Amino acid sequence: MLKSKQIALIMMVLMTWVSLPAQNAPTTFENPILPGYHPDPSICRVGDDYYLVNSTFVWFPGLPIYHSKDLVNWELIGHAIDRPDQMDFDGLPDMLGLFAPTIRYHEGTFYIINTCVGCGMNFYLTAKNPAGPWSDPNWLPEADGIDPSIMWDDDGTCYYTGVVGAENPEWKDQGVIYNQVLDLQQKKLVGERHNATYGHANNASYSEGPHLYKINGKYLLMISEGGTGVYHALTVHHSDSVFGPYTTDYINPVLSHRQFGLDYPVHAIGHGDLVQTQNGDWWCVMLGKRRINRLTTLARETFLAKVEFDDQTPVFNPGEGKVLMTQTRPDLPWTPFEKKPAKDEFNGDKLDLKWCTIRTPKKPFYQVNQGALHLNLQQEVMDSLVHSATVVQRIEHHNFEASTKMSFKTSKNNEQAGLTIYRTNENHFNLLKDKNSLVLIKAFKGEQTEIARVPYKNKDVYFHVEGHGLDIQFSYGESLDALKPIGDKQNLIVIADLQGNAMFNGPGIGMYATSNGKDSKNQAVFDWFYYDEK
Ligand code: 6LW
Repeated sequence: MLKSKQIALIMMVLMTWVSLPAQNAPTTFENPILPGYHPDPSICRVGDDYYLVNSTFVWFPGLPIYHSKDLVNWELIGHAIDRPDQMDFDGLPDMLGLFAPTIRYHEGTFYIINTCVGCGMNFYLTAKNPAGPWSDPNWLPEADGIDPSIMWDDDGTCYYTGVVGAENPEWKDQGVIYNQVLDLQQKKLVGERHNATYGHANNASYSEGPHLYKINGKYLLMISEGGTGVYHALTVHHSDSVFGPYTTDYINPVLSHRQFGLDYPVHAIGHGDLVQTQNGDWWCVMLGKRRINRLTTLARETFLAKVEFDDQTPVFNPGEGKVLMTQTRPDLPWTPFEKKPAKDEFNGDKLDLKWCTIRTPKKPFYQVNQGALHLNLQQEVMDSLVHSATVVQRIEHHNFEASTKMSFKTSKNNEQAGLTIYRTNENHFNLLKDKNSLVLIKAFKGEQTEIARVPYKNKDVYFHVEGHGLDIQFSYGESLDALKPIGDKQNLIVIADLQGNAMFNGPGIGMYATSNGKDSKNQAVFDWFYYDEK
């Protein structure tokens, strides 16, 4: 029988062991909380779990679901669009497809409401488990515009908030935020549409990204205005009744970086969603862009800021009034998730959740087995608007390194496979192996340039890239210890925002294979793919 001293000792050891993570927990966190291509974040809390979703345009699977316990450490747990029959992105330019979503939880069910621009417009999905499976789309043909959001009032009524172009615009890009009842039984908007606001500024362009909250019995409407660029801002509007009238808050904009000038390192802050923690604190997730020489190569990322309410007014990072790159972290249990290895060995029989393709695959185009990814050569090419055999993950760092080992042999001039850095069908780099050589190709604003070509006969090849700020160097070799550069250092303006048709989405890095319009039974076999910060 254990003596009391022994029990006390065991309890002490246990207490220490349990509190170890807390002891090593940092007191601050770094922004962005989701680096790289993570635009238009929306968040909800269920108990002490947080769930966040981002827009993904024509990437498939789409609408990634992230989970957290502390608002700082996030794990990817699934996608709300992960069945080809849910959504068809073929024919759509890279900047269309799935626009800003909203995620909410109500009486045991998760809801995501979203817009597929160019592919059916507004719809909502439901799920019991946020990791999936999510339902097929419930389309809302009567819902005009984009950026839908939903909230339930105390009486259980569900309200839809959206944005549409102003009927008789008085100024350029004038939008109107509206509220309407969403009848989830009938799965449609019912009753009258009630306009709420055109925005705070008397020339507010692109009023969008609205979310309606009921806080202390009053209605708070938070929107973005100014557009998702240098003029982006968050503004709030108040009403005692859900259908208004809404009054703009005197302190608007409640958050913006537009007053800091074009050389401020973080800009375009906006498109936010508020969440109250289980401890009663308020935080906001929003998008922003980090810049190098006024260029954004990592697209719109997800940032986090503290909010304190002064009566009904949300004050962002009181005393600072801007997004901070480092700040005291939320008062929540520090819960880091196991970091996935930087080297994906393609074990098992399916790809990790981080891997996506561009546009909806109409047939299986790869297999994962024997510790490798077997990528089928498809006729389709990536500079088209249909699905091609492309597999990419998000580039999440300004300084990064990636490499892969590929086995590929062909006797046909039309067959190619290799490493890709993809932003759009017109903006990408490809380092490919063909019949007798390796070739580095740059596509920029739709113009294809062969940067360099070297003879190469071996079946196996190692590809390597290193990115530092706006610079990137491609290399190849028969082993990682014998890498040679191919072509000179290139400029990552090719994947930057607002270059040609690069807008809204973001850059990915990965693998690509094509038979350039001809049938093929050939495959490129990737043993592993390594990507990490450098
Ligand atoms: C998003 C809207 C926006 O739905 O861009 O610029 C759209 N603002 O809020 C795509 O991100």
